Amino acid sequence: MLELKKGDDILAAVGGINTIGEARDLIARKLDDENQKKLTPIKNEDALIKIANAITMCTPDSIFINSGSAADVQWIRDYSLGKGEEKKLAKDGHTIHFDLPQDQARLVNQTYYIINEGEKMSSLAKSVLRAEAIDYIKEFMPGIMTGKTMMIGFYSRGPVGAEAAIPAIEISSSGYVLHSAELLYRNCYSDFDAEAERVGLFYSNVHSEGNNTPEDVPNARIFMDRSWMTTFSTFCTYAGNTLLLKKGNHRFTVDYATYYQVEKQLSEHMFITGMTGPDGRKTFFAGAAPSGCGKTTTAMAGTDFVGDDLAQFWIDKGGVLRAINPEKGIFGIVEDVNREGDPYLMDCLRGDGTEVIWSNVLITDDVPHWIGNGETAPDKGVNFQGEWHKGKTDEAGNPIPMSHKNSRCTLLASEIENHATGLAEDPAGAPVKVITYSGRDADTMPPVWVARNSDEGVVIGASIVSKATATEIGATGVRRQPWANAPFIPGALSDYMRAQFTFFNSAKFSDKTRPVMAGLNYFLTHVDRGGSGTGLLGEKKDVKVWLGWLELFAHGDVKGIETAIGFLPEYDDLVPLFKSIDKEYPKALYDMQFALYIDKILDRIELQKEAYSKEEDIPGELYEVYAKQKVDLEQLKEKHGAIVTPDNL
Ligand code: OXD
Ligand code: MN
Repeated sequence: MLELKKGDDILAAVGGINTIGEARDLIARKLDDENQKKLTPIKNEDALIKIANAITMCTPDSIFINSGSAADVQWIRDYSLGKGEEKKLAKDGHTIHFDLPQDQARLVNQTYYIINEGEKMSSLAKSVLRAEAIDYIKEFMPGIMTGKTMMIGFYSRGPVGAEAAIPAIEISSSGYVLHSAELLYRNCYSDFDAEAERVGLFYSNVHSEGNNTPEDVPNARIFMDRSWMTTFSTFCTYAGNTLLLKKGNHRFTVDYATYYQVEKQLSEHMFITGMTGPDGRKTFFAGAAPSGCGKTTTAMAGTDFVGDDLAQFWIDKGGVLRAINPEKGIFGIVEDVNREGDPYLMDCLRGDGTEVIWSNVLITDDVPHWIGNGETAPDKGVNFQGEWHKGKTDEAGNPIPMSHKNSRCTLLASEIENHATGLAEDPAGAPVKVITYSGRDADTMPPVWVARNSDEGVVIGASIVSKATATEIGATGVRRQPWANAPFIPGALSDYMRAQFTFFNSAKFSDKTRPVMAGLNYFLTHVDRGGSGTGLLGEKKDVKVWLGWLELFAHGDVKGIETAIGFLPEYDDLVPLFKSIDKEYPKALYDMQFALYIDKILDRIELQKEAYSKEEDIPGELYEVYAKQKVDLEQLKEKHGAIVTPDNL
């Protein structure tokens, strides 16, 4: 069990302010009249004490309160430009931000949960004891904002008033971070106090890039204090390391759901999107995938896109699963974003009228370029490592790509043509009928399969395996990625898993409302499925087919083939769906995609069983599902051999 407010509140321990009187006094001394006035609507005493402590710790030269007004947001844009954190590009509203070459993705080896003695942690997470974290913060954070302006913003992670929304404070000396926060989160300056009161908690985030030199990056730390729901980030700028409203606070929300909202809420690394089915009916999906594995593309393939990265769930009074996106914008990977796969996003990126912060792409004549955009690439320009020309290599002789693999675009989701802005902003949330789980899996699981019950569905999530991507520095190989949320689960995996079984088996769902749970895999390759060449068996746009089939399945309009791993689609049901995206669908391709490679699946089950057996207290349901699948798969193998085509199922 995670205990909140346990151990020292590090901000107070370092900042030295413990009472509201001291906080008010400090604020009166350090803020100019205008900013003091702007802070007056914030009466929450805990929030004011946090702010005062951040000021005494970081000692900025000046303090800017962001009320979210048009003038304040413009001030932040100008500040970021003036400080050189962003530069204007040719298109109105477009800017470029470069992170240091050493800081192009999440610094996983410098990211820690702050814990107290004896607390159970995820086996996949790094942690640091509170006393050690205090030592680091005492060494590196006092005075970190000297010569800089501290900016303070108030945000809601979710539409204000939604059951699962939680408010948060972002404190940073980076204009880029605050500018990004304005695009990605809902400014709730006017509602902050009421929301903090309603929810009973808020998150705090303190960041400073310091001098922002390559020499500083080894000292960078991303600390998340689970007990005090406060993050600290130093000596880096990459938004995944600094804008901790995103993954830092997502981690706290995972903890909160796991330990304080069992059967009531879940917090997942999932997109939310709607598909229009027969007769115009709308069916909503939420789907998990590890970072850099197609969540944004899947989300945008829907007709009613709500979110591309995070989802928070609850079950409403009618037993319907509801989801909100804690974000209102996209911090999307741009590699391979092109007209064919992402037409609406391309309209924003290449058309007029959308505010976009680009990061770590190539700039030539004030125009951004990136790998896989389907356009003619320039020969030279400036990118994440400085001057770049075609054929440029690094010290080790490796080619330097035109744009970093993890280069990004930050923009409002509402700018995207198929964004369901009304629904995304509705505190009632989107009604979700289908949950999907996926990973980068070259050889084992089919493109889509459906769990026969909630236990099997939870086990699909628990069993995700995926190839590492460029979103994490130093990550390589094929790894387990439970629920695609693994990097963001602070506590024991067994606790998180139990919360999943409890939630999806909840009696609050009826047979009609209990969500369909499915696996998705876009990454099967020819060579691994009996063909030749390392190319993928499918294309980006096939996503519409897999979601389309799930849409029909969820309404009982198609039946699946029942197998040991769940239901698979019938060939005849897929053909018209492929036709609707102007593709032929040869039976031979279907057989390659949906044949069960039994030995591979059995190996996966063994891998998972072995890994989970090292954790304490894993719920028995997991092993029951694996045991049944194993027996059924072995029987199937005896009858039809190691590779079973759908005709034999
Ligand atoms: C992200 C990530 O940026 O998961 O969303 O890395
Ligand atoms: Mn993500």
